[in-house]
Amino acid sequence: MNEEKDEQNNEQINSNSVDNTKVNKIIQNQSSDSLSVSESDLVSKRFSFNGLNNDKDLNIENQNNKEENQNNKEEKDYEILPDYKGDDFLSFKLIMIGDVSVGKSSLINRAIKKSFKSAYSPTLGFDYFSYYIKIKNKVLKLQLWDTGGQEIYQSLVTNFYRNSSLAIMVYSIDDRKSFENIDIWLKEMRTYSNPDVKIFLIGNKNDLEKKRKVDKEEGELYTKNNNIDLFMESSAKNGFNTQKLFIEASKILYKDYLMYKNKQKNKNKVESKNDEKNKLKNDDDKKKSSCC
Ligand SMILES: Nc1nc2c(ncn2[C@@H]2O[C@H](COP(=O)(O)OP(=O)(O)OP(=O)(O)O)[C@@H](O)[C@H]2O)c(=O)[nH]1
Ligand SMILES: [Mg+2]
Repeated sequence: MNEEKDEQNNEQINSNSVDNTKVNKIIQNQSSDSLSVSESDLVSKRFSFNGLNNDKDLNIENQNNKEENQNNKEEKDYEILPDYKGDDFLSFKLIMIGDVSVGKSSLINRAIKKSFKSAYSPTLGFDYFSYYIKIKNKVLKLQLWDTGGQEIYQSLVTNFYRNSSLAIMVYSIDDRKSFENIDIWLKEMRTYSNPDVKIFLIGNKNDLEKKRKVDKEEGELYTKNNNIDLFMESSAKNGFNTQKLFIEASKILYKDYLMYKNKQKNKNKVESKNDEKNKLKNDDDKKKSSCC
């Protein structure tokens, strides 16, 4: 990992003034120095912006992370690496989408910084974060693109779909409209992203049970009917399922990567067998033509 480069880029890259050209330039400028598996589009290019969300809001409430306590009881087949400095990782691009104020940034903040801000600070354009995790001795880097849900940013968001390995669509369980709008997000995402993109649906703010406007079953049904890979409710406030969200994301992407590698291996085997057959046939033909 290039520390100097990361430090340089350790700035917030969201801004009211970002336009499509600038966004495209930022995305295209990603250098591809991660492991080379980009042919499949499963693994996107590496990009070493390593910025974290702004800390202007000092109202950070460190909540008891329920989920961490949960995880401690389970036997882990992964390890989260907050300070990974190596450069031997697989890199995947993820995009967080959904209506304004559903908690996209809060979910990332909770998972990476283990904190929660109750004051709303809208994402202006987009933010970038990285999340390192080790699965079966392989380090994965999740490049998390957090997008602003305000309507003025919608045209910017489409720039991020291309090459995304996973799209995390978020609604808030206390906001019916944000659930209904998932249809629009999904449609738009499917228009611009790779056909093999993985999709998660997250019903956030499930700590607000008394204000609930969307039943969990509705989220489950929507997931089933729309070919979505995973559905979960979460709470960035109390930490419920927030770490799990990124762990599951890593697992599904790693599984996909292994399947791709296997396919490649089999393809290569078939090709070399065919080469061998052709060679034998050629030798045979030569012999026949030289004979008698
Ligand atoms: N009770 C509760 N509040 C939450 C939760 N997640 C986020 N919030 C609050 O919801 C508001 C919006 O959160 P953000 O994370 O900024 O939402 P966002 O989706 O990133 O919003 P945009 O960047 O504008 O698209 C903030 O006031 C958060 O404190 C949650 O799980 N429970
Ligand atoms: Mg945000």
